[in-house]
Amino acid sequence: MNSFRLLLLGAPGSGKGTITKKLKNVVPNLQSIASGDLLRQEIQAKTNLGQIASEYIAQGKLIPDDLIISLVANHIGVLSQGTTSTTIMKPWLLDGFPRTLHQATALNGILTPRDQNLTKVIELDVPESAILGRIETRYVHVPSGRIYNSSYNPPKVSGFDDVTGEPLVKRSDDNEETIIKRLKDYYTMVKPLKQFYKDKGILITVHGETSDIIFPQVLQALEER
Ligand code: G5P
Ligand code: MG
Repeated sequence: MNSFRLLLLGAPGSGKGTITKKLKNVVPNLQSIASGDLLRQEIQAKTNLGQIASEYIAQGKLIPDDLIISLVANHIGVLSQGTTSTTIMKPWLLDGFPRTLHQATALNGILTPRDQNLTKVIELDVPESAILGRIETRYVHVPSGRIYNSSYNPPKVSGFDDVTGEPLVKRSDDNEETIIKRLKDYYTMVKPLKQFYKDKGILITVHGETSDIIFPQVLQALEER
């Protein structure tokens, strides 16, 4: 299991970030990139890209492929951090990228030989009824990407990050209107992407209403050859 290179697919609020954290607890050297976290960090740093991205994100729209591909390319080195040879396979995962067919084909071009390529794509299939309730109560710590939820995993001190003590924020896209748009777009957009990875024989779908039900299935999927 330790050598996987994984893409987590799943609707907004399906628990991709939550499952990433759970995986990091059991795979200590796991590296990850979450495209949404990178964009929120750009917004917080008030970069040009951040200014453009904030408008798309607040409206629940995907940002243009070329912008997200170059942003991820700039951070892709994180995946093979500490790796000195192409024969040692380090586990890594991507959350939220690729999200379109164009991004999926571009990924091959931005991975370095040391990163190698995806071995598994796991789709988290969570009913929309379970998702809607949890997104509006989500709070995030932007610099680290740590995620909280006022009922499921509340911070120790309400409104503040457990590790740094810095304030938590609500995402601009975590409101009912935007969530409904994001969900609708996701189901349309994911179909060709799923087919792409199904054709490669690496797509596995896991189902469940909670991350605690989903997580053991993710572990099992990672064990499967
Ligand atoms: P993101 O940031 O990639 P989404 O929409 O794909 O955003 P999101 O919203 O981050 O996905 P998630 O990571 O799948 O959801 O879910 P999560 O944060 O772990 O869990 C959601 C909440 O539920 C949390 O509060 C968590 O604590 C709680 N929770 C988890 N499990 C349970 C449970 O079992 N029970 C309960 N009660 N609660 C639970 O992308 C954002 C935007 O950035 C742009 C787009 O504009 C996008 O909309 N973007 C891109 N644009 C183009 N291309 C790309 N590749 C892009 N990537 C990002
Ligand atoms: Mg997320």
